[in-house]
Amino acid sequence: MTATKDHTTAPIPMTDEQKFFFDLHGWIMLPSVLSADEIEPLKKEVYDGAKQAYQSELQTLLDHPAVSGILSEILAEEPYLGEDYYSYRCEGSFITVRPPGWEKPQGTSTPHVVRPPQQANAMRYQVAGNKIFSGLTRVVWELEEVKAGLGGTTFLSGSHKAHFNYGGPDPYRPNISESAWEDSLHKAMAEYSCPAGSVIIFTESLLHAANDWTNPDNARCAVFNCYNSLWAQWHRVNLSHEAIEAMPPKRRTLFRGVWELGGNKEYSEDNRAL
Ligand SMILES: O=C(O)CCC(=O)C(=O)O
Ligand SMILES: [Fe+2]
Repeated sequence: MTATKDHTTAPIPMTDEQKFFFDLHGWIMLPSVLSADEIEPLKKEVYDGAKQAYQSELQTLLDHPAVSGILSEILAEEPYLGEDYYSYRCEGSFITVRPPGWEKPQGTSTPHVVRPPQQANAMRYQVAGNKIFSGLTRVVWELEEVKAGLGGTTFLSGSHKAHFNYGGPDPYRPNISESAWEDSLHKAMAEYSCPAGSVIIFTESLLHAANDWTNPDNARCAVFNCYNSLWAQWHRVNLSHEAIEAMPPKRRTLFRGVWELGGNKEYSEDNRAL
Protein backbone atom coordinates (compact mmCIF):
# COMPACT_ATOMS: atom_id res chain seq x y z
CA MET A 1 0.00 0.00 0.00
CA THR A 2 1.46 3.37 -0.93
CA ALA A 3 0.22 6.72 0.27
CA THR A 4 -0.63 7.81 -3.27
CA LYS A 5 -3.24 5.08 -3.83
CA ASP A 6 -6.45 4.29 -2.04
CA HIS A 7 -6.53 1.01 -0.16
CA THR A 8 -7.51 -1.84 -2.44
CA THR A 9 -8.46 -4.22 0.38
CA ALA A 10 -12.12 -3.91 1.40
CA PRO A 11 -12.90 -2.56 4.88
CA ILE A 12 -13.01 -5.42 7.40
CA PRO A 13 -16.49 -5.60 8.98
CA MET A 14 -16.81 -5.24 12.75
CA THR A 15 -17.54 -8.61 14.35
CA ASP A 16 -20.38 -9.25 16.81
CA GLU A 17 -17.77 -9.93 19.48
CA GLN A 18 -16.14 -6.53 18.85
CA LYS A 19 -19.55 -4.84 18.97
CA PHE A 20 -20.36 -6.55 22.26
CA PHE A 21 -17.16 -5.47 23.96
CA PHE A 22 -17.10 -1.98 22.43
CA ASP A 23 -20.61 -1.42 23.74
CA LEU A 24 -19.82 -2.96 27.13
CA HIS A 25 -16.47 -1.27 27.76
CA GLY A 26 -16.40 1.73 25.41
CA TRP A 27 -13.11 0.58 23.88
CA ILE A 28 -11.56 -2.38 22.08
CA MET A 29 -8.02 -3.39 21.24
CA LEU A 30 -7.12 -5.08 17.95
CA PRO A 31 -3.80 -6.85 18.51
CA SER A 32 -1.04 -7.00 15.86
CA VAL A 33 -2.88 -5.40 12.96
CA LEU A 34 0.39 -4.34 11.31
CA SER A 35 3.28 -6.68 10.48
CA ALA A 36 6.86 -5.85 11.44
CA ASP A 37 7.54 -4.89 7.81
CA GLU A 38 4.60 -2.50 7.80
CA ILE A 39 5.53 -0.93 11.13
CA GLU A 40 9.12 -0.06 10.20
CA PRO A 41 8.52 2.70 7.60
CA LEU A 42 5.78 4.23 9.77
CA LYS A 43 8.05 4.29 12.81
CA LYS A 44 10.81 5.84 10.74
CA GLU A 45 8.51 8.71 9.73
CA VAL A 46 7.57 9.26 13.36
CA TYR A 47 11.13 9.15 14.68
CA ASP A 48 12.09 11.50 11.81
CA GLY A 49 9.68 14.03 13.32
CA ALA A 50 6.16 13.54 11.88
CA LYS A 51 3.61 15.19 14.18
CA GLN A 52 0.42 14.11 12.39
CA ALA A 53 -0.65 11.18 10.19
CA TYR A 54 -1.64 13.30 7.19
CA GLN A 55 1.45 12.70 5.09
CA SER A 56 3.61 9.96 3.50
CA GLU A 57 2.92 6.37 4.53
CA LEU A 58 1.38 7.45 7.84
CA GLN A 59 -1.72 8.67 5.99
CA THR A 60 -2.53 5.06 5.01
CA LEU A 61 -3.50 4.56 8.67
CA LEU A 62 -6.31 7.14 8.38
CA ASP A 63 -8.51 4.72 6.44
CA HIS A 64 -6.77 1.40 7.05
CA PRO A 65 -9.18 -1.50 6.25
CA ALA A 66 -8.79 -2.82 9.81
CA VAL A 67 -10.41 0.33 11.21
CA SER A 68 -12.58 1.62 8.34
CA GLY A 69 -15.14 -1.22 8.64
CA ILE A 70 -15.43 -0.60 12.36
CA LEU A 71 -15.71 3.18 11.95
CA SER A 72 -18.51 2.77 9.38
CA GLU A 73 -20.32 0.49 11.83
CA ILE A 74 -20.05 2.79 14.85
CA LEU A 75 -20.34 6.20 13.13
CA ALA A 76 -22.63 5.70 10.13
CA GLU A 77 -25.85 4.06 9.07
CA GLU A 78 -26.96 2.07 6.04
CA PRO A 79 -28.25 4.77 3.63
CA TYR A 80 -25.00 6.71 3.95
CA LEU A 81 -22.63 3.86 3.17
CA GLY A 82 -20.90 3.77 -0.23
CA GLU A 83 -17.98 2.20 -2.03
CA ASP A 84 -16.34 5.38 -3.33
CA TYR A 85 -16.44 7.56 -0.23
CA TYR A 86 -16.18 7.14 3.52
CA SER A 87 -19.25 7.30 5.71
CA TYR A 88 -17.48 8.98 8.59
CA ARG A 89 -15.08 11.91 8.90
CA CYS A 90 -11.53 12.36 10.12
CA GLU A 91 -11.14 15.55 12.08
CA GLY A 92 -7.81 15.30 13.74
CA SER A 93 -4.49 13.53 14.12
CA PHE A 94 -1.53 13.82 16.41
CA ILE A 95 1.53 11.71 17.04
CA THR A 96 3.34 11.25 20.31
CA VAL A 97 6.77 9.83 21.13
CA ARG A 98 7.25 9.25 24.85
CA PRO A 99 10.71 8.08 25.91
CA PRO A 100 11.17 6.12 29.17
CA GLY A 101 10.70 8.62 32.02
CA TRP A 102 8.24 10.81 30.07
CA GLU A 103 5.90 12.52 32.53
CA LYS A 104 2.20 12.87 31.95
CA PRO A 105 0.85 16.34 31.12
CA GLN A 106 -1.48 18.20 33.51
CA GLY A 107 -4.62 18.21 31.35
CA THR A 108 -5.10 14.82 29.77
CA SER A 109 -3.73 12.85 32.75
CA THR A 110 -6.98 13.63 34.58
CA PRO A 111 -9.56 11.12 33.36
CA HIS A 112 -11.68 13.10 30.91
CA VAL A 113 -14.30 12.88 28.17
CA VAL A 114 -15.38 15.05 25.24
CA ARG A 115 -18.68 15.87 26.97
CA PRO A 116 -20.08 14.09 30.02
CA PRO A 117 -22.38 11.38 28.63
CA GLN A 118 -25.02 12.13 31.26
CA GLN A 119 -26.23 15.05 29.12
CA ALA A 120 -27.63 14.88 25.57
CA ASN A 121 -25.26 16.22 22.91
CA ALA A 122 -24.05 15.42 19.40
CA MET A 123 -20.72 13.92 20.54
CA ARG A 124 -22.08 11.29 22.87
CA TYR A 125 -22.23 7.50 22.70
CA GLN A 126 -25.67 6.08 21.91
CA VAL A 127 -27.27 2.78 20.99
CA ALA A 128 -30.65 2.78 19.23
CA GLY A 129 -32.26 0.41 16.75
CA ASN A 130 -29.65 -2.24 17.64
CA LYS A 131 -26.99 0.13 16.33
CA ILE A 132 -23.99 1.75 17.97
CA PHE A 133 -23.37 5.46 17.43
CA SER A 134 -20.04 6.17 19.05
CA GLY A 135 -19.92 9.97 18.73
CA LEU A 136 -16.46 11.48 18.79
CA THR A 137 -14.16 8.48 18.37
CA ARG A 138 -10.41 7.94 18.72
CA VAL A 139 -8.21 5.37 16.97
CA VAL A 140 -4.75 4.86 18.47
CA TRP A 141 -2.03 3.04 16.53
CA GLU A 142 0.65 1.74 18.89
CA LEU A 143 3.84 1.42 16.84
CA GLU A 144 5.86 0.10 19.81
CA GLU A 145 4.96 -2.49 22.44
CA VAL A 146 2.77 -1.34 25.34
CA LYS A 147 2.92 -3.06 28.73
CA ALA A 148 -0.03 -2.70 31.11
CA GLY A 149 0.70 -0.35 34.00
CA LEU A 150 3.70 1.23 32.29
CA GLY A 151 2.11 4.15 30.53
CA GLY A 152 -0.54 3.32 27.90
CA THR A 153 -3.78 5.26 27.79
CA THR A 154 -6.15 4.06 30.54
CA PHE A 155 -9.94 3.81 30.43
CA LEU A 156 -12.80 3.65 32.92
CA SER A 157 -14.61 0.84 31.14
CA GLY A 158 -18.37 1.38 30.97
CA SER A 159 -18.21 5.07 31.92
CA HIS A 160 -19.41 6.06 28.42
CA LYS A 161 -22.84 4.88 29.59
CA ALA A 162 -22.70 6.34 33.12
CA HIS A 163 -25.98 7.91 34.20
CA PHE A 164 -24.55 9.71 37.21
CA ASN A 165 -21.90 12.39 37.20
CA TYR A 166 -18.35 11.96 38.45
CA GLY A 167 -18.85 13.47 41.92
CA GLY A 168 -17.30 16.83 41.06
CA PRO A 169 -18.81 20.28 41.60
CA ASP A 170 -20.08 20.78 38.03
CA PRO A 171 -22.08 18.21 36.04
CA TYR A 172 -20.85 19.78 32.78
CA ARG A 173 -17.18 19.46 33.67
CA PRO A 174 -15.66 16.98 31.21
CA ASN A 175 -13.24 15.41 33.71
CA ILE A 176 -13.13 13.98 37.24
CA SER A 177 -11.18 16.83 38.87
CA GLU A 178 -12.39 17.76 42.37
CA SER A 179 -14.52 14.64 42.55
CA ALA A 180 -14.98 13.45 46.13
CA TRP A 181 -14.04 9.96 44.92
CA GLU A 182 -11.23 10.87 42.53
CA ASP A 183 -8.94 8.19 44.03
CA SER A 184 -11.39 5.34 43.48
CA LEU A 185 -12.01 6.51 39.94
CA HIS A 186 -8.24 6.47 39.27
CA LYS A 187 -7.97 2.97 40.78
CA ALA A 188 -10.76 1.69 38.54
CA MET A 189 -9.00 2.67 35.29
CA ALA A 190 -8.39 -0.29 32.93
CA GLU A 191 -5.05 -0.92 31.21
CA TYR A 192 -3.95 -2.89 28.18
CA SER A 193 -0.82 -4.63 26.97
CA CYS A 194 -0.28 -5.00 23.25
CA PRO A 195 2.40 -5.82 20.72
CA ALA A 196 3.68 -3.15 18.33
CA GLY A 197 1.25 -2.67 15.43
CA SER A 198 -1.91 -2.93 17.54
CA VAL A 199 -4.89 -0.56 17.48
CA ILE A 200 -7.11 0.77 20.25
CA ILE A 201 -10.49 2.28 19.36
CA PHE A 202 -12.46 4.21 21.98
CA THR A 203 -15.43 6.55 22.20
CA GLU A 204 -14.46 9.95 23.60
CA SER A 205 -17.55 9.68 25.86
CA LEU A 206 -15.46 7.20 27.89
CA LEU A 207 -13.33 8.49 30.78
CA HIS A 208 -9.72 8.07 29.65
CA ALA A 209 -6.32 9.39 30.69
CA ALA A 210 -2.69 9.82 29.66
CA ASN A 211 -0.08 8.31 32.01
CA ASP A 212 3.64 8.55 32.82
CA TRP A 213 5.60 6.33 30.42
CA THR A 214 7.69 4.13 32.72
CA ASN A 215 8.43 1.23 30.36
CA PRO A 216 12.26 1.13 30.31
CA ASP A 217 12.43 -1.07 27.20
CA ASN A 218 11.02 1.23 24.53
CA ALA A 219 9.40 4.60 23.94
CA ARG A 220 5.69 4.95 23.34
CA CYS A 221 5.29 5.72 19.69
CA ALA A 222 1.60 6.24 18.98
CA VAL A 223 -0.57 7.80 16.28
CA PHE A 224 -3.86 9.26 17.56
CA ASN A 225 -6.48 9.80 14.85
CA CYS A 226 -9.89 11.28 15.62
CA TYR A 227 -13.18 10.64 13.80
CA ASN A 228 -16.74 11.80 13.88
CA SER A 229 -20.08 11.26 12.19
CA LEU A 230 -20.76 12.95 8.83
CA TRP A 231 -23.03 15.30 10.71
CA ALA A 232 -20.94 16.49 13.59
CA GLN A 233 -17.64 18.24 14.22
CA TRP A 234 -15.69 18.87 17.40
CA HIS A 235 -12.16 19.91 16.34
CA ARG A 236 -11.17 22.61 13.91
CA VAL A 237 -9.46 20.82 11.03
CA ASN A 238 -5.91 22.06 10.74
CA LEU A 239 -5.13 20.78 7.26
CA SER A 240 -4.59 22.64 3.98
CA HIS A 241 -6.47 21.93 0.76
CA GLU A 242 -3.12 21.13 -0.88
CA ALA A 243 -2.39 18.41 1.69
CA ILE A 244 -5.82 16.86 1.18
CA GLU A 245 -5.63 17.16 -2.60
CA ALA A 246 -2.37 15.19 -2.53
CA MET A 247 -4.25 12.21 -1.05
CA PRO A 248 -5.97 9.61 -3.24
CA PRO A 249 -9.68 10.36 -4.01
CA LYS A 250 -11.43 8.14 -1.49
CA ARG A 251 -9.17 9.20 1.36
CA ARG A 252 -9.93 12.85 0.57
CA THR A 253 -13.60 12.25 1.36
CA LEU A 254 -12.62 11.93 5.03
CA PHE A 255 -12.22 15.71 4.98
CA ARG A 256 -15.36 16.85 3.18
CA GLY A 257 -17.72 19.47 4.55
CA VAL A 258 -20.07 18.70 7.45
CA TRP A 259 -23.54 18.56 5.85
CA GLU A 260 -25.70 15.86 4.25
CA LEU A 261 -28.98 17.14 2.78
CA GLY A 262 -29.11 16.04 -0.85
CA GLY A 263 -25.95 13.92 -0.58
CA ASN A 264 -22.38 14.87 0.15
CA LYS A 265 -20.01 12.35 -1.35
CA GLU A 266 -17.03 14.16 -2.82
CA TYR A 267 -14.30 16.32 -1.44
CA SER A 268 -13.41 19.61 -3.15
CA GLU A 269 -11.69 22.82 -2.14
CA ASP A 270 -15.06 24.50 -1.49
CA ASN A 271 -16.47 21.40 0.19
CA ARG A 272 -14.05 20.82 3.02
CA ALA A 273 -14.43 20.83 6.75
CA LEU A 274 -12.60 23.78 8.28
O1 LIG B 1 -2.13 10.66 25.69
C1 LIG B 1 -2.89 9.72 25.97
O2 LIG B 1 -2.50 8.60 26.32
C2 LIG B 1 -4.39 9.99 25.92
C3 LIG B 1 -4.78 10.95 24.82
C4 LIG B 1 -6.18 11.43 24.90
O3 LIG B 1 -6.63 11.92 25.89
C5 LIG B 1 -7.06 11.33 23.70
O4 LIG B 1 -6.66 10.74 22.69
O5 LIG B 1 -8.20 11.86 23.73
FE1 LIG C 1 -8.64 12.64 25.57
